[in-house]
Amino acid sequence: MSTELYSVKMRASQEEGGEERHISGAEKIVEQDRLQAVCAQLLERALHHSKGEADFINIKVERIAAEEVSRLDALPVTTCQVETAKEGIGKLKELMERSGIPNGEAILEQLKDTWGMRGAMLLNVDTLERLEPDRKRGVRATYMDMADSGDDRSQKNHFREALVLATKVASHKNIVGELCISDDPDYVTGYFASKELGYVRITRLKETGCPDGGRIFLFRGENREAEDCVRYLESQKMLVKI
Ligand code: PML
Repeated sequence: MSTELYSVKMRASQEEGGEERHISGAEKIVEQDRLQAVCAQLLERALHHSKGEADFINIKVERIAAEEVSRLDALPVTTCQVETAKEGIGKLKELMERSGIPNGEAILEQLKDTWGMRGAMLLNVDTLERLEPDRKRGVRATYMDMADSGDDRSQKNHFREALVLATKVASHKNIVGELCISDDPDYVTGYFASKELGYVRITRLKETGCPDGGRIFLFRGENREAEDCVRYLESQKMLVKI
C-alpha cells in the first residue's frame, strides 16, 4: 500500500504601490500526521519575516502519491570563505569559468534583474537569452523537501532548504549551474551549485541589511528544451537525502 504524502507550499507577499512584492516562500513534502504542524510553522514564518509584514499569505496543500516522488542524494558541499562581497562575487565568476560557462561578467550583470522575482531567471549561458515563460514571476523550483522528516524543521534553515533546491535543479540535464544570493537582509551567504562542482557556499555575497537577492538557473542546450526543463523544475516531486 502506498503512503499518502502532502506537498505544502507557502508564499507571502506585500503590496507596494499596486505591485506584489515577494516576502517569503517555502516548500515541504510531509506525511499526513505532520501536516497541521507544518502548516502552522509556515504561517508563523510568513508572518514574521525580516523582509517585512505580509499582506497576502497563500498556503497550498496537495495530496501526492509516494510513487510520484523521485529521490536524490544531496550535492557534496564545500565552503569558500571570503572577507568581502566583492571577493564573493569574484568567486562566482571564477566558479562559472571553471565550469566552462562563458559570459560570466554579463551573467552576473543580470543578477540584479532577479531582485523581487518570486522565481528564478532561466538563462541560456551561451546566448544570454532569458527562457522563463513569465519573466516577472520567473521559474519556481517546487515540490521538493529533505528526505529525513524525523528532523526538527520548525525553523527556517537557509542552508538546508537551498541545498535541497540546488540538488534538484542541478540534476536536470540542461542545467550547468546555479547562482544564488539570499533575499533575506540578514543572510549574506550565497552559493554556486552544479553537478560537477557540487554546492559551493560563499560566505559573503552582499552587505548585511541588503534586501536584494535572487537566483539564476544556468541553462545550456536548444531553447526548445527549456519547456521540459521548466516542467521538471516546477512539477517533478523530489526528496533529497542530506
Ligand atoms: C534563500 O534565502 O532562500 C537562499 C539561501 C542561500 C543559502 C546559502 C547557504 O547558506 O548555503
